[in-house]
Amino acid sequence: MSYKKILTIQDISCVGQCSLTVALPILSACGLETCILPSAVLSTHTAGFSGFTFRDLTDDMPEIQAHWKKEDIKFRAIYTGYLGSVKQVGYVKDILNTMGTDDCVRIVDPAMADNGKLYSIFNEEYVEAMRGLCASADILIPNITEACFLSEVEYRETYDESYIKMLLSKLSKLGAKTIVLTGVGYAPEKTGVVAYENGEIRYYEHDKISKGCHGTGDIYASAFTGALMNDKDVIEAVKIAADYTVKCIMNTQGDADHWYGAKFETALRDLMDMLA
Ligand code: PXL
Repeated sequence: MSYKKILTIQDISCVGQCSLTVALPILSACGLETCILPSAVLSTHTAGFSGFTFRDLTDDMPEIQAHWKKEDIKFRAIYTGYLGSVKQVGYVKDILNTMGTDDCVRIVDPAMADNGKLYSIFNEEYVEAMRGLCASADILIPNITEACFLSEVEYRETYDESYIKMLLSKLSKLGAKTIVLTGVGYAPEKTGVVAYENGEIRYYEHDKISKGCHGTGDIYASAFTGALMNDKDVIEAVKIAADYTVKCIMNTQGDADHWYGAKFETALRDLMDMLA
């Protein structure tokens, strides 16, 4: 594999095992030179902690981008996650459109919602901005809740294949050529990932571990990006990221004190073995 320089744009939650504190170690373990653009700095993530601090870094972005342009820095992949503001989504769209190499892969995780609800700091204006970002993505990695908000489809707890097909068809109209839809289960004890490429749908099903963990969307998207940049095709990357995420959840099972994230660090060796 050639040495690849990539960029990931998401927040730093100082405590909580999500976003950049997950993406950076996972992508580095995948052998990628990982540059970062923090969207905001929070004392913790927003799901379960109260009274967290939030420093929005929106206004730093154009200056950072201008400096990179002056230095002629370009990225082989750009992967975006949790962003800090509506205005920032506009800046990130420009970065996606202008800071990539000719063969750049643009991966957007519209990290904004789960379990049928938007995360606490987001609203419909943010969802609309995120629809615009999807148009600049080659690959979109939403969970079902995010897919529903983006495509204005009613969220359902239970569904069948025709519902998922309809959801993907509506979502694809936003512009991304490939969609990786996570958390799709057709039976109570199963979950999995649907890969939609050029109208073709493939499904990777695996066991559902009864109690999921916070932050697994970020673990999944980071491992997917790492595998794809290691020359795996989309469906191989879908499977590797799913197997790794399941290992991280299993590592965390039974530790009630670890409610805020998944223990991904001790499974990094497994991810590296899967890529070998
Ligand atoms: O894992 C998604 C995420 C990332 N960053 C912050 C969050 C969340 C989910 O709640 O709060 C700050």
